[in-house]
Amino acid sequence: MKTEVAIIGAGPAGLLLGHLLRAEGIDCVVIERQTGDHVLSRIRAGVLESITVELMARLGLDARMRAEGLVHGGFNLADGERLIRIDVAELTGQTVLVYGQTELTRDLMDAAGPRGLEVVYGADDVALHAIDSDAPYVTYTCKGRARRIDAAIVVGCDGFHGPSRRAIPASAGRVFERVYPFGWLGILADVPPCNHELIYANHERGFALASMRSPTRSRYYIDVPLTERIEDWDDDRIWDELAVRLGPDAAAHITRGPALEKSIAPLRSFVFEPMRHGNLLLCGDAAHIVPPTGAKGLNLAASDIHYASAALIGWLRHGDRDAIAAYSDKALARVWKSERFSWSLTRLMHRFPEDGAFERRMQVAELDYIASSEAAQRAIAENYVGLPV
Ligand code: FAS
Ligand code: PHB
Repeated sequence: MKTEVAIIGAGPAGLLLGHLLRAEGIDCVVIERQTGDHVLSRIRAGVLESITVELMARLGLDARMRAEGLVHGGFNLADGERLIRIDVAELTGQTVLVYGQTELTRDLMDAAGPRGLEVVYGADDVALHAIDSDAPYVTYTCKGRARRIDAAIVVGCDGFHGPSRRAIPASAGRVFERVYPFGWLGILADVPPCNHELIYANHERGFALASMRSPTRSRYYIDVPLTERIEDWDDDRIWDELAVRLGPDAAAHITRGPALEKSIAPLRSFVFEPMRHGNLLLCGDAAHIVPPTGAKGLNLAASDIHYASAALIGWLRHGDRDAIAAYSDKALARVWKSERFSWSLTRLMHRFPEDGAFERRMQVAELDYIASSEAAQRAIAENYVGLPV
């Protein structure tokens, strides 16, 4: 089989790219290891920056998110004694949209068939070949049959554990990484949120986040040591810990209910440079990971796709090969700013095992400064709504 662009991974990055290319009449195929149901079963991001919403709008796929998503003009930082509201709407003129990654992925999946976007699910043993040549190709097996797709270029949207980044020779790339000494235990439940906006809490017992998916569905997180197992956390234990860490005002409004899903995710900051090697581009988690504290992961994938789709259209439709050459530097410039914000908010809102009294005082002083400075709040707000692309 021949195509113009072979996309590996049918998560939000891969599907968004596939749709954007199809909309320009560019031939592409998305190759996914899992089933569509499995992709949708993963509970991930919840807060969308304007770039993510704008790409869906460009595709005409934003109707449901605008109908069901929640426009948020602010969020809160709590540290036991106080609640500091960051009024992003007032400080930046922008808002964020609370709409689950699962639903965004579902919107993209549902539109694939009607729009002629070919997605191969259940592809095993996906491997990339000749990415340094002008004739790269991808092999895989599906339903027991070996398949091959020849392409002009391959785009790795296969997440942190996919094969694309690993197809680049170690000598050709550089890894920057920080692994955090805790993970996030998340719970999803059909109960109303405890607050109409998100609350990020730094309590002496640890971090907590009160988020949501709708007025009737909540998403909460607490940080736990990496040694913890989800089997040791029954629902009541999670609700009890959330009530303590979020503080008495929020706790008074927590509605408990059975977990629809609960899991522990490790946290890391990770960047692989460059995000292009020959005729392979890397997008999204295939190239970088941020701790979810800043709600950047999905949105960074979207900005990568914004740059990658423009470069691919420029090359494949207008012969501008320079756009492909410029992709990595352009994407990395925004990636690193989001990495910094996510790392800094993680540093501010979590208790690190190695921290002493001085580090705790630094956290208190920074929260005091944020509480008293519009300039400090604006700096946080412009990162939270998303820096310009
Ligand atoms: P994805 O990982 O979503 O998609 C990659 C796709 O490639 C998957 O469907 C996978 O099955 C497929 N794939 C992998 N290997 C393959 C192979 N060998 N062959 C073919 N296909 C293959 N971000 C936030 O903003 N907020 C959050 O709260 C948040 N929580 C997260 C929790 C967890 C547990 C994880 C892992 C991530 C979380 N993220 C969060 C980040 C997450 O939302 C990602 O940024 C987002 O999924 C990135 O999208 P993709 O780059 O498409 O990668
Ligand atoms: C979520 O709702 O899943 C969510 C929201 C904000 C974050 C992380 C996760 O920073």
